[in-house]
Amino acid sequence: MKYENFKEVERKWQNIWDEKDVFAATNDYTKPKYYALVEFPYPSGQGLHVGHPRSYTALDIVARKKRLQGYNVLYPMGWDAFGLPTENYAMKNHIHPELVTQKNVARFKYQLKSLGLSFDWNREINTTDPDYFRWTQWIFLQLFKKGLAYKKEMAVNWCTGCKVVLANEEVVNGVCERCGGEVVRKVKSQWMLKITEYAQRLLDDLDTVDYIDRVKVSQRNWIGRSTGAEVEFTTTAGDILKVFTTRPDTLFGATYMVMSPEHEMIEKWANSLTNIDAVNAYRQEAAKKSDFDRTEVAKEKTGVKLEGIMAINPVNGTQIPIYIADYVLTSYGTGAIMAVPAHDTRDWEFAKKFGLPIIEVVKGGDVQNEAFTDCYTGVMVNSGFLDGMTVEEAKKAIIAWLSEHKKGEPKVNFKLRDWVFSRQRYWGEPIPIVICDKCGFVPLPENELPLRLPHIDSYEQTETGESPLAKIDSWVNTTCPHCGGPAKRETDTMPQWAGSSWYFMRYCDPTCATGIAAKEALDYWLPVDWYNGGMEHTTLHLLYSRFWHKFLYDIGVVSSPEPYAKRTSHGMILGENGEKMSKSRGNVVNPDDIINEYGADTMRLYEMFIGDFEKSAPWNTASIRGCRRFLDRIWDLSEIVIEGSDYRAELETPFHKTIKKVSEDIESLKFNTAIAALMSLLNDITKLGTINRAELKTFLLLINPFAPHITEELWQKNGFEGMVTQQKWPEFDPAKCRENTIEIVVQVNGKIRDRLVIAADAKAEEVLAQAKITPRTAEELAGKQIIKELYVPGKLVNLVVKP
Ligand code: ANZ
Ligand code: ZN
Repeated sequence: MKYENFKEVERKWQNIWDEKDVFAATNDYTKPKYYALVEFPYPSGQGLHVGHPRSYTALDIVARKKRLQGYNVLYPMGWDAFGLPTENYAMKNHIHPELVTQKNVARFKYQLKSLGLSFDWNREINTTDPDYFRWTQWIFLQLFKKGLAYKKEMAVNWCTGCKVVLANEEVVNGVCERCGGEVVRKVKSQWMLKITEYAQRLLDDLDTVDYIDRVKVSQRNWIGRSTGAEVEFTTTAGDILKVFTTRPDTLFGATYMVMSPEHEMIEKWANSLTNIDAVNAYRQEAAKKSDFDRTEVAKEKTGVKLEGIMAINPVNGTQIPIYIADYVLTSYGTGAIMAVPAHDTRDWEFAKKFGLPIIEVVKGGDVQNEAFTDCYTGVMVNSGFLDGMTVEEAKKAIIAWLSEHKKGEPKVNFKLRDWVFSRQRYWGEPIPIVICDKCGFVPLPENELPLRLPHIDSYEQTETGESPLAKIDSWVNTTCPHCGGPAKRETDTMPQWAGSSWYFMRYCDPTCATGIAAKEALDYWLPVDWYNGGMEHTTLHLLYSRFWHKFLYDIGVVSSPEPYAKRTSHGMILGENGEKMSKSRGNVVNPDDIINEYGADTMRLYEMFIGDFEKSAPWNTASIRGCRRFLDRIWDLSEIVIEGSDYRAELETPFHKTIKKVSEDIESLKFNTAIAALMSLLNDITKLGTINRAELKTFLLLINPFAPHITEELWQKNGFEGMVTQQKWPEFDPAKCRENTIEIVVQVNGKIRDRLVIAADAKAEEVLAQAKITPRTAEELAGKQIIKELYVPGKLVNLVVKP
């Protein structure tokens, strides 16, 4: 009978799992635990994408296997539901974002359930739930109290489309990540979180966690630690201009200086500069560009010389000109550089354009024609007391000299910037701060949390880009918790990254009303044992949540310094044409359609079989049918079941080998090869024509994490006790994983005549004796004399004969 009733079967088991609550994590903290985590989705209006189940199914397999291995498994799901798309939709359709969220969540939840994912739905969380964001606000207050949240006037990325301030990471290729609109610079007062204070620890502790390499590399680059020196140049105006350089060894080659157009010293020098109008015009132009545009290497260099002031090179007293140019950023180092055109590409291009001298200080290149940057093996020249040294020696020597002459010191810099934590939007957590004329920024008392969002009619920002909350006088006007005088609420809300920075803690104890979660719950469950998510979250979410976790560790809320013991990442699922799935390309596959046509088990198997888990893979409908046929063949096993309580001899090795392979492959993300091994085991079984009950049991257990519905049904259909979900994962005997038979090639006079299948431990004499009587060899040997017999163990027999 064909597996035609798959829909019924799948619905049946989903209902049973739900009713019996079989995937609930228990609060028995004496049991060994396993916390498997996937990134919770943003419940968008589009519903589930076929990319989501790739991650969810993978860790569902892990979670199901760990349960069978006896662990108390936490595999939770929730909703990261604040954010712009919902707010924009609400605005357009005049529906409250809360209702939009509810509707989207319902759809997502239905879709996830239809995939048979073994989430513990008792622990479902939603970042927009006041009982949840109460604690997001609480964490903010702790950061504020420790001086890690502060407000600062700063040039921010202003999206002309969304009319919001964007974090650097939300500006992609110079345009808004969301709407593609132009991004310009604008000065605004913003809440900031001091993630930079944790930069070194965020870097160091990467050595203590098991993350895949590309995640570690990309976090390291994002944190961007540079070592070098800060060097002081005196100017003819009498002030000191400080620079950060990673190459203090090249100081003798500094032929000019460059300041960022925003550098504060320029205002101060206004009266001494003879070309202040040109300088100001340039500064205005630069303000319109994003950091991305400014630092693009390929871009034509621009700049203006500051006429009337020169800088003095501390090491040789040479006077050199000062420029402002937008390739120097205000937010890195000191916002000013010493330019060494001979050994830095951007400086070289600038020097060529402005006719500035290029002095070689490390031998080996042709610096008039090209900057010689890859010069770490070279020797110093034109550099006074540094001449003849290697670059490394020169670095040490010059830093010692600078320190001794009080002209500089060793310095470490990080690329990582503080986290812009303000959004001028409605659909986010209100920042729980009261602004009082007398007392300044006053934290809301903790017993007033959650600070809820008022219901409003219009989600438009104000003309000046303030949050829509600023228009609600009844909400804004309040009293100061400190002095009791009239005061106003902060109207900025938190960025979307806030709620996801600690959600994995809330799952440990999702209804806790006295803290983010009970301490025992946090101590038991954390760190997360395995966290899988997209590569695109490596530098933002992953870093932000590590930062919050470390902060909460510092104030004694959690007991582990790192939140995630292991982090992996899945590749994207592309359209059938190999391009990214998108509405505009018309190549979007809807998971509902696949589940409807082939079933959830097929969908799950297919997404795990699609290729190397870490690489992107194009959708392929033919291959789905292959997975579906595999399930049909499994279904047919019911018809060939015989009695038996041990693996039969022919299947003993295949079973032990497959148990080993599937167990190990799941741990190392090789879901595709695990499935291939199961397919090959099925071939061995069907070749034999029967499967006994012991074999069937193991086979169903092995497939269960991948295809949970069909395996439960067959388990029941064959009269096995309980549910698969409640069994024990099969074990293997390493000794029985070896092949017990081998195939030997039989040659006569070097020509292959036959093949011999024989016990792996057969002795040479026996192999030779058996080889001679294989049918085609025997034929060949007839009437001839064997003069030499050769056996290459495990491989071949060669018989040399003469007529
Ligand atoms: C002199 C020099 C000579 C430099 C040389 C490089 C090569 P990383 O590794 O990224 O930290 N720099 C410093 N502050 C800057 C700013 N605000 N905007 C743009 N560039 C800045 O790079 C540090 C190097 O980048 C510094 O070392 C400085 O140029 C430049 F052969 O100083 B260097
Ligand atoms: Zn006050």
